[in-house]
Amino acid sequence: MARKKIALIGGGQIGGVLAQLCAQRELGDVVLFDIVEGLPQGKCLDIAEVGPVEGFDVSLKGTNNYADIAGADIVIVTAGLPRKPGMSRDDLIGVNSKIMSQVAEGIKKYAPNSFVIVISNPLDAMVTLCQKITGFPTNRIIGQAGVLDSARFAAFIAWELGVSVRDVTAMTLGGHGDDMVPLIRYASVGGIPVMELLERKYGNAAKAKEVMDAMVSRTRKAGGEVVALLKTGSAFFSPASASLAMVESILKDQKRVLPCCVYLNGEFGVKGYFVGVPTVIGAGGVEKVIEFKLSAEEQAMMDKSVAAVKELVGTLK
Ligand code: TXD
Repeated sequence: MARKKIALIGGGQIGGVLAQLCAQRELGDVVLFDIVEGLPQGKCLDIAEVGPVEGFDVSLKGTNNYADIAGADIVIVTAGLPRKPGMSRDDLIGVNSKIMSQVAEGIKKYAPNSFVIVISNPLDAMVTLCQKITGFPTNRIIGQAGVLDSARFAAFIAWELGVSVRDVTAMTLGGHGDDMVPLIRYASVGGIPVMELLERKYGNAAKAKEVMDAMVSRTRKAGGEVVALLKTGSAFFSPASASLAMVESILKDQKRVLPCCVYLNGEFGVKGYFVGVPTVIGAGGVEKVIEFKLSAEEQAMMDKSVAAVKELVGTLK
């Protein structure tokens, strides 16, 4: 079987880690594209020279030429500026829209049959723009936000309860902004609702709620927490891993249930926008949106988050 081809557009922090992870797990041959000359070539050479030590055997090519992504099965877009301390994701829309426009043209021309995973911020707007320009069917365009936001929520729950992160299930819905919706009702540890465990730990419901509210708030601001510490850019290890889970689910047809930013056609009361919801991701890309009934409070939070997405998308030229 021919090896899969994975094209990474943007060879910065996330793109570099992605190239390494794709190679290390032998998911396919990797092409790393960037406009900066030497940067993707240098990173690919460096990673390729890890091969003999780690024992992986795929080809890595750094390039400044879109023609090299030809025939890619999957394209992952991280091109664009990251946040600096004090900036919101939405502050990036002007400059990153221009970059995304060029990138989407390149993908449309050279990898017209690919699945595209968008990571660049502001995420919900960049996915929308990428789909508009490529014209790809919406099952082939997916934004990464929910896998990471959910992982952050799960990590905070695991640390709070002193259990393995592997046994926590947690999910966020909505846009990739401060109005995202961490779902408290469905957060569980080994299948047991987190709220019940918090109530047992603290012996009263009010304290449990206070602790959960703090975790929800930290989840919403988790990207900014990393930005404030790094000062020179934003999180990159975790966004790379999160998008890799999506890549792997497509390439291996795993049909994993992952919260992804996908085009909605009436689900959760949203029509014509890309918003984060639980999906089934497999060989067909977005194979299904998993719909379920939200409580009135959850729906209100979802509506608020969707309103923020609509406002942001409305500012796209
Ligand atoms: O979960 C998520 N979706 C995210 C998204 C989590 C964290 C950060 N997220 C966003 O990803 C972040 O706000 C940025 O918009 C992107 C990429 O973040 P990264 O940390 O990798 O940024 P870098 O290191 O600055 O890398 C961006 C690269 C850099 O090498 C530029 O030279 C390149 O993008 N770049 C371009 N590549 C191709 N084509 C064009 N036009 C271009 N312009 C810049």
